Order: sequence, then C-alpha cells, then structure tokens
Amino acid sequence: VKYSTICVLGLGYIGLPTASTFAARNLKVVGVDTNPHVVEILQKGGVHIQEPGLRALVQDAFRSGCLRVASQPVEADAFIIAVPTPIFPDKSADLTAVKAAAESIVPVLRKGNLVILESTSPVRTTQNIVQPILEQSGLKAGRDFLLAYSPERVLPGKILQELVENTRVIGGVDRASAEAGRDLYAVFVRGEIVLTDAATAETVKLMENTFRDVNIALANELSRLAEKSGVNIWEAIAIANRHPRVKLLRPGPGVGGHCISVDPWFLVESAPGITPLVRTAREVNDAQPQYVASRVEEILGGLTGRRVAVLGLTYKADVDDIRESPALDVIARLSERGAVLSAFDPMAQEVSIKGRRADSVEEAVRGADCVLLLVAHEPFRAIRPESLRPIVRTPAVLDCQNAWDRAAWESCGFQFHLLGDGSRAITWNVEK
Ligand code: SAJ
Repeated sequence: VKYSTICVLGLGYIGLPTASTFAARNLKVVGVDTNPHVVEILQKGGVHIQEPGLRALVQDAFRSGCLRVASQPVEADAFIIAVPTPIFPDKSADLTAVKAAAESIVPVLRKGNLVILESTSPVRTTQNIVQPILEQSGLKAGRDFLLAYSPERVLPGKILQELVENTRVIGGVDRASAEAGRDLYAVFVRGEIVLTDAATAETVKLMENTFRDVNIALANELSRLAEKSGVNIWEAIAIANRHPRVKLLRPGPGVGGHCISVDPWFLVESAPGITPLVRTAREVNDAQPQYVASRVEEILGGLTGRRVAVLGLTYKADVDDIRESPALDVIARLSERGAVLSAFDPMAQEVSIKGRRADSVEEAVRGADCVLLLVAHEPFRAIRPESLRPIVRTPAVLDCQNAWDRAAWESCGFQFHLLGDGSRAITWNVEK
C-alpha cells in the first residue's frame, strides 16, 4: 500500500464514512473536525450522524485502533478534504471551510503527499483556490506533492454501500496526481475508477446534481399542469417511463438536502448569462413549498385558524437530515397565512418549528382539519386511515408523495387529495 496513513478533514456525512471505511481496511486514519462537539461525541464512542451501518463501522474502527479523531491535521501520507460547501443567501458559493481546511494542511504538508478535495465545489476550485493555499508551504503541486479532486457521489441512506460500489471519478491537476488518487481509493472502491483532470471532475459532479434538479423541476411543472388539466401525473409518469429512453422523476413538495438544492447555483454563479435553464429549474423547485401551501389553502377554503397536521420534516424519506428541507418551508408558509400547525417526524425529533411538535402521528393529527403528508418515511406509508378518522376535526388529506391509497382513505370518509392529481380517480398503472 502506497498510502498507509490518512488524514480526513471534516467528519460529516462524507468524511466520517470515508475515514472509517479506510480504517476498516487497516489504514491508519486520523479524522479531523473543527467542531469540538463532533470530536467529543466521537471520542466518547458516539456518532453524530444517523446512517445505516455507520455506528458499527465507526466503533469497530476505534476498537481496532485504526481510527482516531483530532481537532488539527497531523502529518500523513494523504489528506482528504470533505468539508461543507454551502451557499450564501445570495446563492454564491461559500468556500470558507475548504479554504480553512487547506490552510490547516499547510504546516504538515510534506514532499510526496497526496491531497484530495472531495467537497462539491465550483469548477476550478482545486486549481485556483486549493492549490495556491497548499503551495504556501513552499512545495509545488505536481512537482512536490500530488493534488486531485474526487467528488463523493453517495446517496444519503445508502452511503456505506455506494462509497464502495459506485464509480469513482478522480480528477488530477496532472496525470500522476490522478493515478495517485486511484491508488488510494482502490483500497476500498470496488466500482470502476475513472481518471480525468480536476476541472472535468468538478464539472461532472455539478452536472450530475443539476441533471436531477432539472428533471425534478420538470416533474413539478408537469404535475401542476396535470392538476389543471384533470390528469393524474403519477399515472402519466408511470406510463411515459415505459418508453425506453424516458425517465421522468417524481414531483413533490420541493427539493431539499445540501446537494441538489445547492450545487446548480455553482454553475449559475460562474456564468449567469448562459445558464437560464439551470436557474429556472432551481426557481421552479424552490417555489414548490409555496405551491403546496396554496393547495392546502384551497382544500380548506382559507388557512386562518385552520389546523394542519404535517407528517415529515426531513428533506427526504428515511433520513434524519433537515438541511434545506422543503417541509420546513411549507410549514413557514402555512403559518404565515394563519394556519395552526402540529408536526411529527420520527426521524427528526429535535427540530423546532413554527407550531407544535408532536410525539406521534396520532398526537399530530388529533383535531386536524387537514393531514399533510410531506415525507414518505416508512412508518407513514403504513398509516391506516381508519385509525385517524375518529380523531381528526375535518377529514381531509393532501398526500404530496403518492404514498397512500386513495380508495382506502376515501372508504373511511376522508376527502383525499394527491399532489399532481387533477383526475381524482383510481389509477391503473401506478405502483406504490
Ligand atoms: N426529489 C424529488 N423527486 C425525485 C427525487 C428527489 O422531489 O424524483 C427530492 C427529494 O425529496 C429531496 C431532493 O429531491 O428533497 C434530493 O433528493 P435525492 O435523493 O435526489 O438526492 P440527495 O440530495 O439525497 O443526494 C444527491 C445524489 N445525487 C444524485 O442522485 C445525482 C447523490 O448521489 C449525491 O452524492 C448527493 O446528492 C450529493 O452529495 O451531491
């Protein structure tokens, strides 16, 4: 093994799984986080992130002695930067954490080291931002140390599996750097490892998430249209997707998470004049929570004093992450217009919202005028409408995820509404 000691900067959703996966392959890993709270939790044997399998992996890594945590980088053969790259309120990229991480490597950078940036970043960040910072060490990228960009592409909820199985892209500032990156990740990656240059790898990452954002925006726009034209969008999409070259995504209450709702802005920021499509898709998806709030208003004939029970707060099903969650935006908009809210999410118990936090579905739904399903967590899919009918005040439902069965709700007296369904008929081709 060429690289036997690794320092991973940033122990979040990507850094922690990456650090512990290397440790599981017997590399000596030091995980670094600038948040003392994160370091403390990990040192006490806890894990601050919910992700299937992660707790056990981290605990094994500590037990084997291959993983330890620190608040500052130490000398190592390779450094991996996996810190957040959020956007400022004006939608421009906030590279504060990437810059700080690169600066913290400078004092410990040695000849022959490999540095990899994993954080999703605007195109040319590796060469124009990270490289000059690292070169403050007096060492030159390409000549004295190796530098590459390798985007993470894992899906929250399946991180550990996808980390190993997905195709890994490595973009070097030169060929030797890309090859060095391959040698490092080959320790655990079973998928293909594709080598390219740094700017291409940065572009690839942004394109992937933009592809998804644009397609979700299309689904959202078509779903609004379907409501107007008396069609069920879910039925229409199910049939259109039988075409061998069509793959429409799903409409919903909006796009959240720290990736898809953020990354397209990096492309727009770099050239606003030539990216109208990317920008419009972002705007369509960002307008979706407002659209959902208006649907609830329509269903109830007004919102003032009406009680809305919100099920789901996270940005998508079966994860605990609330970053950029459209559900929180829907709640804010309903409450602005005078609705009285109660909300329940078994995955995100700590979040504070405008309204009451309930501890169960029943508690959230009791006395409600509308049950609003925003996130299709597994336990919500299994809800039996007959158990809720006696405890609501007005039996109305808006399902924004196509998770529930119209016939079952209607048969126990609910007025059932489905986002994107203007037909209000039973569908023939939709699988739930
Ligand atoms: N959503 C829809 N309709 C859909 C699919 C998703 O409304 O048909 C919504 C979800 O509810 C959620 C948001 O979009 O609010 C994003 O969810 P997601 O599951 O599409 O993606 P993320 O953000 O969890 O993870 C994405 C992944 N990118 C792609 O699939 C191209 C993942 O592979 C990346 O690693 C990750 O972004 C990242 O870190 O960039």
